[in-house]
Amino acid sequence: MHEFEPSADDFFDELFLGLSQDQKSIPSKFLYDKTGSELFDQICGLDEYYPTRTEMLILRNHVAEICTLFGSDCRLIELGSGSSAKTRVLLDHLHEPAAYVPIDIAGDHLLRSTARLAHVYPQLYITPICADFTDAFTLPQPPYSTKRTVAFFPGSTIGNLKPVEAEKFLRRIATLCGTGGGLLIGVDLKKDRPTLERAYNDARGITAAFNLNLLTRINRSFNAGIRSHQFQHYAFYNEEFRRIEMHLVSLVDQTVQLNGAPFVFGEGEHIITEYSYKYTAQEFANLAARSGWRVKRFWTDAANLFSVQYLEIKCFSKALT
Ligand code: AVJ
Repeated sequence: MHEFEPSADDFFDELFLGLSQDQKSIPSKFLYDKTGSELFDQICGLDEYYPTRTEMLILRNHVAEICTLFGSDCRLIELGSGSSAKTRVLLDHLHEPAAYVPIDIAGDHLLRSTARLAHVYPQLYITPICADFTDAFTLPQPPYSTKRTVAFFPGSTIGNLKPVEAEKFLRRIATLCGTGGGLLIGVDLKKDRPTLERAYNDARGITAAFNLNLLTRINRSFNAGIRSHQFQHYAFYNEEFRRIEMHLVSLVDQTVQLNGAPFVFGEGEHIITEYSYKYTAQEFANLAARSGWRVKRFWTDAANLFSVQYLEIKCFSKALT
């Protein structure tokens, strides 16, 4: 298990690269340091942020059917386990699960939540893995009783990936789960602009604080001395690309030093900090099909805000190529 902070070298390399482009950007995974994760937890409870509570509602409403699809003796892999509230809905109803494999980049967080789960489910065989699930990683040997491996990827985290990256990622999950495998995934749906934009521009400014915390983190890691109040949170729905974009906008002409390397920001210049893609049912079904999966079930809420979908591997040989 390693600590939450990635090595400063990795962070620096990715930051340097992102800020050296004509269109500056910073990978969204760096939003989630300790403060960022706490702010994200607060976002999940906001009135404006519909995804978390809607996904929970859908899971609760359909958990019996979901667990029947998983079958008995299934091994459940959770990608980015974070808070285990959604997992517990599943674990409470699964038919004799063979194993639970939570995977998260935040090692200390992972150990703590695993310890809590072990206490609540003393019979459950739990093997946590500390890894960045967007990198390659290997799974431990499954218990002999395992009949099927199912991955759980909630929260519409898939929306962080550009469609080509999402396709590669889904292919890797297919390879990981193997023959007969399944994927239970939360996917945020395309909807009217005001609802979408409100969810990323909450009245209390928690999302703004979450975005601006990236600068605080950069200051802490590289003694950069960035004045956060000289940047502003900006989030909008980009209709052409079907994604929410989160930006930091420089309010003045300024130069930021990162380990001695100067980065110049013009007044009004934008840094892209996160994408959050939104899908229609059809668009996501097409993405799944391109990635070796078939959507077997699609569940949504009464207002069609969010979806939970169960995918099965279409043809294993195709999923491998
Ligand atoms: C965790 C990536 C699903 O895109 O809605 C929430 C992150 N960013 N508010 C999302 C997020 C700003 C969230 N995901």
